[in-house]
Order: sequence, then C-alpha cells, then structure tokens
Amino acid sequence: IQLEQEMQYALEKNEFELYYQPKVDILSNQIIGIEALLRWHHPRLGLITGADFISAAADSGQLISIGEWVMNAACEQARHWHDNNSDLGGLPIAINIAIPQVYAGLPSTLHRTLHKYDILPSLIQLEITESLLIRDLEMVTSVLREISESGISIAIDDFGTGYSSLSVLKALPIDILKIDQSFIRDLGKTHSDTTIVAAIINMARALAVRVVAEGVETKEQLAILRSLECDEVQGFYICQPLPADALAQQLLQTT
Ligand code: G
Ligand code: G
Ligand code: MN
Ligand code: NA
Repeated sequence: IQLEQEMQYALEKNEFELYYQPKVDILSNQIIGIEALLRWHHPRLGLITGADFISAAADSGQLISIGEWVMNAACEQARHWHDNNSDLGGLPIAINIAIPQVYAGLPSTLHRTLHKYDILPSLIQLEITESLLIRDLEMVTSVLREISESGISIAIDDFGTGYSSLSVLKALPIDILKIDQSFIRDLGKTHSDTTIVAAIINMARALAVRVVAEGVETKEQLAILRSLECDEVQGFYICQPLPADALAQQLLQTT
C-alpha cells in the first residue's frame, strides 16, 4: 500500500528511469534493437525493477500514467540518439506494454508521442506478455492490428509461459516471439528444454516471425541457440540493462 502511495509522487519527483538492454543478431553479432526497462530510484528502497512494482501500479490504477511516461521517455531517447548521430540512433526501441494500456487508447497515445518527437513508427516495438493475452482476445487483437498497420512492430514477450493456442498466434499481428528466460536457463543442462526451445523456434518459422531468446547468461546457451538457428539473443552474457549514457559508453569501449 505504501508503495502505491509513493508511486503517485514518483512521477512528479522524476524518480523513474529507463534502462536499455541490446538485442543482438546471432549471426552477425550486431546490435539490432534495444529493450527499454523501467527502473525506480526509490527514496527508501534504492533502485527497484519493474518486477517489484508493476503489479502494484496495476492495482492502484497508475499503470496508464506510468506507461505514458515510459513511452515518452523512450521516444525522447530515440530522438536524442538520432540527433547526436549515435550508433544507437537508427535502432528500434522495444517498450513493454501492460494489457490495461491496450484498452486505454494505446494507438492514439502512441501516435501522439511519435508525432511529438518526430519518430518513425518503425523505430518502436511493443512487447506484450503472452500470459496476459487471453483475456478479451478480440479487443486486444483489433487494437494490435491497428497499431501494427501504423508500422509499429509487435513482440510476444515471455513466450511459453501463457496458454496461447496456435490459432490465437495466427490471428495476432505478431512480428517477433521472445522465448521466456525460464526455458533458456537450463539449456544444455536438461534435454527437454533444448527440445522445447527448438520447437518454439520451429513454430516461429512456421508463423514467419523472428524469434529472440532472452536471459542468455552463458557461452554454452549462446552456442546451443546458434545451433538451433535462433535469430536474436538478449541477456547478461551479451550486455546488462544500462542507463542510456552508460550503454553508449560501453558500446564505444567494446567496438
Ligand atoms: O527489467 P526487469 O527485471 O525490471 O523487468 C521485470 C518485469 O517488469 C518484466 O516482466 C518486464 O517486462 C516488466 N517491465 C519492465 N519495464 C516495464 C515497463 O516499462 N512497462 C511495463 N508494463 N512493464 C515493464
Ligand atoms: O518480461 P521481460 O522480458 O520484459 O523482462 C526482462 C527482465 O529480464 C528484465 O528484468 C531484465 O532486467 C531481466 N534480464 C535481462 N537479461 C537477463 C539475464 O541474462 N538473466 C536474467 N536472470 N535476467 C535478465
Ligand atoms: Mn520484455
Ligand atoms: Na520476458
């Protein structure tokens, strides 16, 4: 409860920050996108992550305003990287979206924010958690169609943790599947997870969407994903989520 009250002031006091984590093409090793991840510099608790407060935000009805803050901050950052001729300039930024945002006029919020910063829709991706998709599927599908038709791409996040049927996946305007970290964690240790990941990659091929493995932490996991012909990887082994300037610094040092 206290967290919910403090959240009201967090926006005013500018306590939120986006961290950025690259996604890398598994063949070329090039960065091909960046995921924005919300952090809160909490006055008592220190730096806390989305996992610690997104559900409290949903309960207290503040998800929409926080979601709008995230979208604004990500587009402002894209504009900044572009204007400074940063290597990060032309890369799509992925924003995590909570389902209540989809109902709360997401297409117009996106349109307004892209317009404000003069950003092309192709620079924005939305990540939507699979486990939240099943409720109100028709509504979600039609809103996502509208967004997709505007040129923004759509990723299904945490794939494998929900209950999406193949017909649901086929109906949704999906561009990317992100395999949940829980399947990557034991890659190479348990045979079944390798089989599951291979099956998801094959399914992505059948749906003609790109497939990303998240939570890649070891060289072994990367090697297995390469042998399974996964398209993209993301995780601590490649790069931690970092503040925008720290990420730009890090990339200067490693390239
Ligand atoms: O980076 P991290 O551990 O904080 O993410 C934890 C969870 O919070 C993940 O499920 C992630 O998708 C979610 N999350 C991170 N940033 C955002 C955000 O800006 N909006 C929403 N809705 N969820 C986010
Ligand atoms: O649900 P979503 O995929 O948006 O959440 C991503 C979360 O995973 C973020 O909290 C991010 O900080 C975290 N993360 C990113 N890379 C790794 C990794 O290699 N290992 C682990 N355990 N978490 C990671
Ligand atoms: Mn995500
Ligand atoms: Na995820």
